[in-house]
Amino acid sequence: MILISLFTVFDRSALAKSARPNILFAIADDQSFPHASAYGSGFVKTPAFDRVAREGLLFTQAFCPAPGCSPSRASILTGRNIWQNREAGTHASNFPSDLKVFTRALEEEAEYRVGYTGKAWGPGNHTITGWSENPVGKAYNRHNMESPKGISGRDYARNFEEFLQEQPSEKPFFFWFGAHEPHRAYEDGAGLRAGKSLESAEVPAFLPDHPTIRSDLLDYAVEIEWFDQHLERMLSLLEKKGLLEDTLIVVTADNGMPFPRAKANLYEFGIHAPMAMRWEKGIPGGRIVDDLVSFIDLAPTFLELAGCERWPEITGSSLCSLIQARGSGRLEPQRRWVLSGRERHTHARPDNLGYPSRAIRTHQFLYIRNFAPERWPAGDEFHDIDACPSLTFLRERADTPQGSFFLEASVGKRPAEECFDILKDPACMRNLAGEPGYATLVDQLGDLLMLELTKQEDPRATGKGEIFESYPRYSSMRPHLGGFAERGAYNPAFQHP
Ligand SMILES: [Ca+2]
Repeated sequence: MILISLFTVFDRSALAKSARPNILFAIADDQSFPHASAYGSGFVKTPAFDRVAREGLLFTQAFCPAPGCSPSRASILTGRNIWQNREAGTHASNFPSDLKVFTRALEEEAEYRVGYTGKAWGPGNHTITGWSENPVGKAYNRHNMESPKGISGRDYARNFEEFLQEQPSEKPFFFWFGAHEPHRAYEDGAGLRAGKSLESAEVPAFLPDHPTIRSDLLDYAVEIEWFDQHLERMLSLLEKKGLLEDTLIVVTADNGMPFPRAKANLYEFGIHAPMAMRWEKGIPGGRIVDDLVSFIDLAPTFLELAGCERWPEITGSSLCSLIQARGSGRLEPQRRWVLSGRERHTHARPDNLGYPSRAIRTHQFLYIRNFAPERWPAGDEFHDIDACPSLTFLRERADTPQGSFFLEASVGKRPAEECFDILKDPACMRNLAGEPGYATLVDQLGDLLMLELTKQEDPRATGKGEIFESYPRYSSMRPHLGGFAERGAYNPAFQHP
């Protein structure tokens, strides 16, 4: 046993120094955990993701530090939670110049060449704090093509090819493939036109089962497949250039699906992400890992693989021992929970207020603490839900028992504490907080969450939470707020169908 563990330690440190892999980081924009065929989804076909998972590792429990684009992406870059990233912890603000990012360290300390195509960190303003380029690195966005949205989109794979053409053979690279898909807006009916059937769509239990919702889900599937097709082209390109076995490929998404009660919510479909990794030379393949991991674990992983020192401000734990181990299932017992959080998403409330919440997710339970339960969780005009046929459908049926039930679930005010049994209720529809028999569990999870937030100096846990409301917003502001719900146009009376 001693010999084996000594060998493991030696093996790992030797690997970090000698075999720095290239890294291709592919990140979709708004894709929930189950929506890849490797997870058993039937209406989304993702052969490239499945290949990465089959020849490498499939993660079943990977979580976003936030259910929105910019805060989640900032946490990936810094290895810190959103409450540790100041302005970058909220959506569409700025990126403080003193926040250290792994991409810069790879470039400056490990001679990596760094670039991206598509969407990097954002939306937000990085130049106002002195960044000369996006905190991810240099943009490769020259080539465009028609996308499923029916407008000119990025030819991500061709941009990657251009990046590789300039790659010196003696240097490793890090390339960020940030697809703009499956972010809205979608081309209405694209899924049906692509030959998908309404029957195949899998409707989560937080949405009504109706052809309009099913068609919206099919359009979302087409966009995920677009992302996957570009990934497939990139894999072929690496193979053709003889780079595939030396490249760590990570495929994931920044936050969950853009549907009511999903994206911009701390529920399962907002924060649970797909993730797969493949690296022929460094990762024993054909494995499924059930450990709870967070995106804040990625920065320390990349730094370790590149042979860089991690800095003390990093909160995440490197995944190197996990990905270089053998076997499937739960491999590291210390990974007992992950945290997530949200602040302001869009400009959805008067005075530019957010909806401050934090969550802790264990293998079985998701506990959420809402710090301002008097506010509307989707905003008082529901703008924290991206405009879409599914939201329109719910609004138009607000006065029917079924419509009222699902609209209430998405936009109605929420209690300060929520707790869900994910094994029984992955759609997070039955709040156990306040139910008999769960008081001890809810208290324990709440205490653990607040203890960890306090340790991490989250202003929401130390009585200084108002700071989040003061961070500037550099994206669209709405002139007419204050709002649809308050005017009585929406009756939040809860009616079970
Ligand atoms: Ca996103």
